[in-house]
Amino acid sequence: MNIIPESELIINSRGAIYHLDLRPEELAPTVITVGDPDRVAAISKYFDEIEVKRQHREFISHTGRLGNKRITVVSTGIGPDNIDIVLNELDALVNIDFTSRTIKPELASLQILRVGTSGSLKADIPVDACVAGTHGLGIDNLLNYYRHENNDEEKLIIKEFVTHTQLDSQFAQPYITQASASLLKHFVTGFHQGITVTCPGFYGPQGRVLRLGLTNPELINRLTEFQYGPFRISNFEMETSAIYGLGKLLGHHCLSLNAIVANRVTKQFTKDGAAAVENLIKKVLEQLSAF
Ligand code: R1P
Ligand code: URA
Repeated sequence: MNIIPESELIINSRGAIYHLDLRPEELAPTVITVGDPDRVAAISKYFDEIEVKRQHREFISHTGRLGNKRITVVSTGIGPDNIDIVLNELDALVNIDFTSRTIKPELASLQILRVGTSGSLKADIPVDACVAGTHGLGIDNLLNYYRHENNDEEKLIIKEFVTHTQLDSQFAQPYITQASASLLKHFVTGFHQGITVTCPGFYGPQGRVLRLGLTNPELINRLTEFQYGPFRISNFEMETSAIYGLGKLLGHHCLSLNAIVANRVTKQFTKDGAAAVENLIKKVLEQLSAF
């Protein structure tokens, strides 16, 4: 039996996993991830009961009950590097026995929903709208550190994407993963759908110019225009590809739902980001309590 050493699976004196500071029994089977730590309480305020509140660094977790559903909300902070920590630790909490430090013989599958903010890449997806990501397409490189394989359709989308955007190996090896179909089907009404691109930064990697010149100034246009059969890019942000990619490799069901706060085609920014996020939170919780 492969025993995972103390330096790899780090468990603190509370018996909790290192970064999230959660014990296995403190995690629910449905997990909502948010970037902004303040968004955790903005979601758990709707719970009928909160049983656990933990905080370590930018990772705040509230576990509670909404109707019959036990849910954990956890903040990830910004970026795919944080998702590497959060997804691995969430998985360890359900699929590794902390006493024997071995992988459990029967693996569990979490439902993981990201509730985030995002930039629209389509004129017809306005600020304050909600988007469900059919795929997470990463130009952030995280998944390339893990052995992974794409199916034929995904390989073709990536080939077309690299040719069209000229985002070649100078930048990244783009990768793509589909959303969980069993979750996506619950988030159709009131949601735009499309590929969500995940970038390793908010400024240059999303084509924003303040004082520095860009190596790929056409990036926004190329993402906006990308079309391969029915596949088009709707929006971009900084976590989805890593959640979808790692989530799928680990056997979890993942879906990314985002409120649009910026439209990069019409150059608008939302007048009330808090209201846009609150609207998304209400829609997600309403849907979640229905299945
Ligand atoms: C950038 O402002 C942050 O906002 C988006 C991006 O993915 C990035 O994390 O998501 P959150 O609002 O969930 O943090
Ligand atoms: N989050 C991002 O990453 N980009 C945006 O444009 C808006 C929110």
